[in-house]
Amino acid sequence: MSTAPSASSLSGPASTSQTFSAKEFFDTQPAPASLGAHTALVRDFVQRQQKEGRSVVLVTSGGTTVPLEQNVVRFLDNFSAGTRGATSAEYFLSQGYAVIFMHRQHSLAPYTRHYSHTTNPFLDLLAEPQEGDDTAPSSLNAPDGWRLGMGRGPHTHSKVVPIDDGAEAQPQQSQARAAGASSHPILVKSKHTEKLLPVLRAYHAAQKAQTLLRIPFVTVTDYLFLLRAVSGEMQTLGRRGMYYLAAAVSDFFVPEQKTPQHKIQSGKGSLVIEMDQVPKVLRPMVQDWAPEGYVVSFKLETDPKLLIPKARGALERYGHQLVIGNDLTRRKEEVVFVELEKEERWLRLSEMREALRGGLGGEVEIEEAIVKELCHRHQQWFQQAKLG
Ligand code: PAZ
Repeated sequence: MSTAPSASSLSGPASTSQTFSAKEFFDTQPAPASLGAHTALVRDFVQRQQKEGRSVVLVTSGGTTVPLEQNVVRFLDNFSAGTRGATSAEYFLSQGYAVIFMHRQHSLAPYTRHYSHTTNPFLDLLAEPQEGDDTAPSSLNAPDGWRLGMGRGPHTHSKVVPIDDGAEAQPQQSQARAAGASSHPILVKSKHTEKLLPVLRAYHAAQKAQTLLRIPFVTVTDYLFLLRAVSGEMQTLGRRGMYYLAAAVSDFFVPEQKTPQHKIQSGKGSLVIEMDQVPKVLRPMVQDWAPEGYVVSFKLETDPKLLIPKARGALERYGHQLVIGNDLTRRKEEVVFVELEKEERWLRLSEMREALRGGLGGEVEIEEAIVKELCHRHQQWFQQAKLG
């Protein structure tokens, strides 16, 4: 399909920018190779949750890239690490929702976010036993065939010991398995176990219940194809489906037809990049892909004056249920819920601390307030439809 233009498409004078409708976009841009496989996973997941009577929320999370070459060496990206999405997904799961977590590859994910390699490297939690340690596990049980035991030797640590099918394995066998070929078990330093255990338990509980499905994307094109496909599969949920669109999606992209095949060469002076507008897909989403769903979009601004007018504008244009507005620098402290024909409602951490329980990591997070409020609104909306 690609005409594989030269690098000059990106460095010549701006001239041929185009505004794509959603249809033109999907007709002309390449679908990701994994689309079929991911759609099938979503289909199975939705069917299972439906049988079990669960509501399902699609959480989109993290930033999208815009490749500048087809053999991608360079791309444009944005700031989002996926904190909002990963954190919210945990709270949705704790509220009994099943979660389709559509996330930027390698961005933060529910549960593992507590041990991100930059802020809390996992290897820093671990220790090797010292000579003379008694590492027999105590009675602290972790779910799913794993036992978390406190070390009782002179060196304070805990150890993670796998057990078979609910039956307790002999400590020696378990140690060998935990350490692979080595006879040394791997130990969790005891100062970390208090924080690790609730995270591990919640992670295992979601795995056991099969209530969390992770679907990755990288480019804005991947994201849009996936969003359409996942929403299509969720249609059968009707009003039990919620769409929580927290990903930071690029507003601009370089169509494949204008993207050079090979690495852009330097030596010809400055590089001018002309980008086309990404189609606004909230309209087809609300009208065609998820006509019965509860659709929540996010609006990010850096100029506080624009936040509420832009959120209202989006609601008027697309007709979905709710926009959550946030300012870039204050997004972890406050957000605003904007609905048509209603006053805005600000959620501020400073005013809500006492009312919140705190998350698995022990911190109070604004996502707890957002998700509680949303689940309440979604359930009310669901009940109203049943009555009406
Ligand atoms: O990923 P993160 O926690 O750093 O940021 C979250 C966010 C600001 C991307 C999200 O809350 C949001 O506003 N998403 C929509 C962005 C937009 O207007 O496209």
